[in-house]
Amino acid sequence: MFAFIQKNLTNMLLMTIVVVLVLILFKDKIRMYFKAQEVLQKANVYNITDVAVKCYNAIISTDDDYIPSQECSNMVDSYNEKVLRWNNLIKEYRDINCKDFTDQAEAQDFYDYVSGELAGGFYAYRKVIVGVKPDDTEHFAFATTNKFDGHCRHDPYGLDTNGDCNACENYGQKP
Ligand SMILES: [Ca+2]
Repeated sequence: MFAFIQKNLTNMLLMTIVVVLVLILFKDKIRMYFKAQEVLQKANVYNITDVAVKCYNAIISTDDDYIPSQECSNMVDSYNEKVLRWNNLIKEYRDINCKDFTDQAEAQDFYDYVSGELAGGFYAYRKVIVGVKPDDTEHFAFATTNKFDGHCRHDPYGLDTNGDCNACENYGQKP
């Protein structure tokens, strides 16, 4: 009886050691895994400035059945391939840096994509979207300005190290 308990305790101890070792060895991978889950949950194609401009009416609509304009759908579709690639990149569970993108523009779109900030917040963005409603129509017209109000987007991978809301602006200058 005593031997049986002793054997079980030894097994439990061994198991605990194995679990602790695994946790220590894969600590960074595990941390990146949970970070990636959070990023993927918040990532949204409508966070990308060009998409937000074309899809403004769909984003602000409170009607769940609102059908986005053809222009909006086309803009979203134009990002399908990139979004797929970016999601796979996130699922590599590692840090992502400027070199992972083909150019600065793509890095900026990715930075916007994972920012986790939807429509309500985009007035505060690097590119301030200005809504103009002409008197005689129900449609909004939009222009973007580069006015900066000091509020940058959430930056989970640190692509904007100097905090000026431009991701990887030194792209191509680094070796
Ligand atoms: Ca920057």
